[in-house]
Amino acid sequence: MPLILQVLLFYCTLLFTLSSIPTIIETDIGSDYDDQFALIYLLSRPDLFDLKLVVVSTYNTTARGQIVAKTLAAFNRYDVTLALGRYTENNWPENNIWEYEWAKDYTLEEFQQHGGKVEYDGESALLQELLKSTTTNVYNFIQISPVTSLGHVLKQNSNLNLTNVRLFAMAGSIYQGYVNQTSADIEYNILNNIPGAQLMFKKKWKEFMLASLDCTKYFQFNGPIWQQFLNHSMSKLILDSFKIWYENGGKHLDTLQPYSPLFGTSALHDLLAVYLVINDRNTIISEELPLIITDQGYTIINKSTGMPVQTCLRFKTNESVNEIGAIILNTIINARSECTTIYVNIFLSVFSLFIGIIATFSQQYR
Ligand SMILES: *[C@@H]1O[C@H](CO)[C@@H](O)[C@H](O)[C@H]1NC(C)=O
Ligand SMILES: *[C@@H]1O[C@H](CO)[C@@H](O)[C@H](O)[C@H]1NC(C)=O
Ligand SMILES: *[C@@H]1O[C@H](CO)[C@@H](O)[C@H](O)[C@H]1NC(C)=O
Ligand SMILES: *[C@@H]1O[C@H](CO)[C@@H](O)[C@H](O)[C@H]1NC(C)=O
Ligand SMILES: *[C@@H]1O[C@H](CO)[C@@H](O)[C@H](O)[C@H]1NC(C)=O
Ligand SMILES: *[C@@H]1O[C@H](CO)[C@@H](O)[C@H](O)[C@H]1NC(C)=O
Ligand SMILES: [Ca+2]
Repeated sequence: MPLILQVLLFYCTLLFTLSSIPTIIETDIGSDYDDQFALIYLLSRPDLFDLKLVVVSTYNTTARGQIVAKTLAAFNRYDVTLALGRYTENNWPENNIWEYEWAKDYTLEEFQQHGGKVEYDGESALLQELLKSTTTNVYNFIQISPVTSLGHVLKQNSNLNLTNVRLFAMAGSIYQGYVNQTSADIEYNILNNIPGAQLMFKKKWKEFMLASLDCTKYFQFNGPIWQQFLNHSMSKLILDSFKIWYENGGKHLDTLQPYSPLFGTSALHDLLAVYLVINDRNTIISEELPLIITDQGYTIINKSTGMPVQTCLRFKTNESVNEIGAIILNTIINARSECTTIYVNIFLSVFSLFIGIIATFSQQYR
C-alpha cells in the first residue's frame, strides 16, 4: 500500500478512536433477535463506540457466546473481549436460543485461534472493566439483557463507584405494556432478574437513559426501507441469522405489525437502547422520571425514592420509527467502508485540485 494511503488510514482510525467512548454491553443474544441487531449496529458505529467487552448472560452462556464470537469475527473485531456470564437455570422453556444454529459451527476455540479473547469468568472481567472508568475516561454501559452479570457485580461490590458510567438500558414498562396492552406490564428483562434490576435502578450513574416497552414495542422496520436494505449485499449477515432465528421459533412472537425476513423486522427492543446514545430529540420524546422497581417487577414512578431516569415514552410522529430505521439500516450497509470512503474522497479532492491547477496553467501559457 502506498505510504500516503497508509498515513490516511492511520489518521482515519485515529479519528475514530479519539472520538469514540469505551463501551461495555451485557446481552442475552440468541433468544430474541433484537440483541443481534443491536450488536451489529453498535459495531457499525466505531466513531461512537470503542467496544471493549461483551458479556453474555442467562441460561447457556457458551451458546450465546458463540453467536457473539461469530459476529465479532464478521467485523474483524478480535480486539473486543467476549466474557461469559454464569450459566443460569432455564425457567423459560419457551425462551430457547433460536439463533444458536447460525453460530453452532463457530466454536469459542476457533474464535481464539483467530485471535479472539474469551474470559470464562465473565463477572470478574466485567468488574475489572468497570473499574477502569474515571472522570477523564467515561464509559458507556449498554444493558440489553436481564440484569444478571451486572446484578451479581453490584451485589458483591456495593461500594462500586459508577458515576463515570453512562447507562443505556432496555427494560421496564411505564404506561403501556406488551403489544396491545394499554397499562403497564412486568417487562421480561426485569421479571427474569428482579433483584438485579432493583440494584441497577438504585445505583447512581453518570446518566441513565431507558428504552422502555412504551417505545420499543413500536420499533419495527418494514416497507421500502427494508426492501432497499435487502437489496444490498451487506444485509446478508442480518438476513442469514434472522432467517434461522425465525424458522427455529422466532416467528411465534406477538408484535404490533407482522414480520418475516422478507417483510420486515420483529420489535427491535434492544436496538433502541443503543440508538438512545445519540440522544436524537427530533424523533424521540423522553422525560426524566424518578423510577423504582417493585418487588413484583413493575417500573413505577416514586418521587421520594426513585433515581432520575431519562425515559423514552413515545416517538414524535408516526413516521419517526421509519426515519430512525432508514438511518440505522444505512449505517449498517455502509459499515466497514467508512475509512475507504474518507480516503477516496480525499483522493478525489486532491485529484480535482490537481486538474484545476493544470487547467489554469495551460490557459496562462496558451
Ligand atoms: C450449552 O451449549 C453448548 C453448545 O455451545 C453445548 O455444547 C452445551 O452442552 C450446552 N450446555 C447445556 C448445559 O445445555
Ligand atoms: C465517585 O467518584 C467521583 C469521582 O470520579 C467522586 O466525585 C464521588 O464522590 C465518588 N462517589 C462516591 C460515593 O465515592
Ligand atoms: C392487537 O390488536 C389488534 C387490533 O385490535 C388485533 O388485530 C391483534 O390481534 C391484537 N394482538 C394481540 C396480540 O392481541
Ligand atoms: C431491489 O432490486 C430489484 C432487482 O435488482 C429492483 O427491481 C428493485 O427496484 C429494488 N428495490 C429497491 C427498493 O431498491
Ligand atoms: C415511594 O417509596 C416510599 C419508600 O419506599 C414509600 O413509602 C411510598 O409509599 C412510595 N410512594 C409511592 C407513590 O409508591
Ligand atoms: C398516527 O397513527 C395513529 C394510529 O394509527 C392515528 O390515529 C394518528 O392519526 C396518526 N397520526 C398522524 C400524525 O398521522
Ligand atoms: Ca436482549
